[in-house]
Amino acid sequence: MIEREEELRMKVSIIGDYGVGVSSLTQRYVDVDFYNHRHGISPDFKSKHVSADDKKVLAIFFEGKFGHRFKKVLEVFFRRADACALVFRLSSRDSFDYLKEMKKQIDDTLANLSNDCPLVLIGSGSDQWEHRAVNRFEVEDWCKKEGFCGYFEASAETGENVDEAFTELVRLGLSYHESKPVEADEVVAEEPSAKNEKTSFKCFLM
Ligand SMILES: Nc1nc2c(ncn2[C@@H]2O[C@H](COP(=O)(O)OP(=O)(O)OP(=O)(O)O)[C@@H](O)[C@H]2O)c(=O)[nH]1
Ligand SMILES: [Mg+2]
Repeated sequence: MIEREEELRMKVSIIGDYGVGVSSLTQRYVDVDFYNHRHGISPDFKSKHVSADDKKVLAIFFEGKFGHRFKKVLEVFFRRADACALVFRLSSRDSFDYLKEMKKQIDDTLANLSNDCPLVLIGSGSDQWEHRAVNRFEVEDWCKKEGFCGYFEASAETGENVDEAFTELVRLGLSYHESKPVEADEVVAEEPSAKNEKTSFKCFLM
């Protein structure tokens, strides 16, 4: 019998406006370990087995939107997230401006959830350099002011910087995960009677 080494599960949320490249980036990173779930308005998720800091990790990536229709469910993506990437499209000034507009709401949501997880910013579509609409220095300045842990310009089309961005995201998420007190796991038990019936996977969504 093959015994699987204990694997740590991490929730990593990848969030952006419509069509900015969230699914393409995530799929490019997870590739062979890819599986996808779609059901109503529940978030898409994909997972990948990775090693980070010599630990085995199952990173579960939740794809979220901060479009107006989904404002009320924004917290689903942030609740108990270990790390989060916010995505905009380098060729779309509007997608960057909208992300800036949403940052306050994101910060408030995280604060309400007492979640201080690391945030990384990703500018997608770096292969379309001829359509670039957002200046790199402007983004980097804003990132520093807003307390992001990193900024990556990546392309799901060519793969440029995708591994780098996601590896850093997982590494940061792992540090955060390990810094959380164990009791934090209990905070999600909104329905005590159902607690024992939930799989730990479902708990990530609660
Ligand atoms: N050239 C180029 N096209 C990209 C890149 N990333 C995504 N696209 C294209 O942009 C479109 C939207 O990409 P998605 O990954 O579906 O974006 P999304 O944010 O998941 O979109 P929704 O979930 O539908 O809101 C698709 O046609 C992709 O092929 C990229 O890095 N470079
Ligand atoms: Mg998508």
